[in-house]
Amino acid sequence: MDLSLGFRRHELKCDRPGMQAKLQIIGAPDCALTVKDDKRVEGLCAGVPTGQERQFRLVYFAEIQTTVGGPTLDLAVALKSVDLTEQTRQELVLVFDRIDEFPNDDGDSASNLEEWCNGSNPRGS
Ligand SMILES: [Ca+2]
Repeated sequence: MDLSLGFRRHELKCDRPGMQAKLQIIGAPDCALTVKDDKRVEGLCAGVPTGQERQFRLVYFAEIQTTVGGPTLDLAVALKSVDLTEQTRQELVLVFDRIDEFPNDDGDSASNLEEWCNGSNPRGS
């Protein structure tokens, strides 16, 4: 099944340029999404396997330059579980109602998103 996505970006703490998005599909490859200048998020995820319940994670992230923890920083995560057992149509509308997780890599009082927005180091001082 091909999954086509198009929705308005969730309201997040800041509009700093550079925010990206991807769809993680448990049991299938990640799917890159495009965050457009008008805040629309769009993407086409080909070959999503059907036939069972499947977990989707919408991840907003940014690329950062740090010496630890890798080049991408997860900012906000929305979760959705969809039962595709009876899915026979080639089209699925996926709605993420809200953000479920604000990752906090360094475990301090500020989320990655807050630190990315205000320019502090999300992976330590
Ligand atoms: Ca933090």
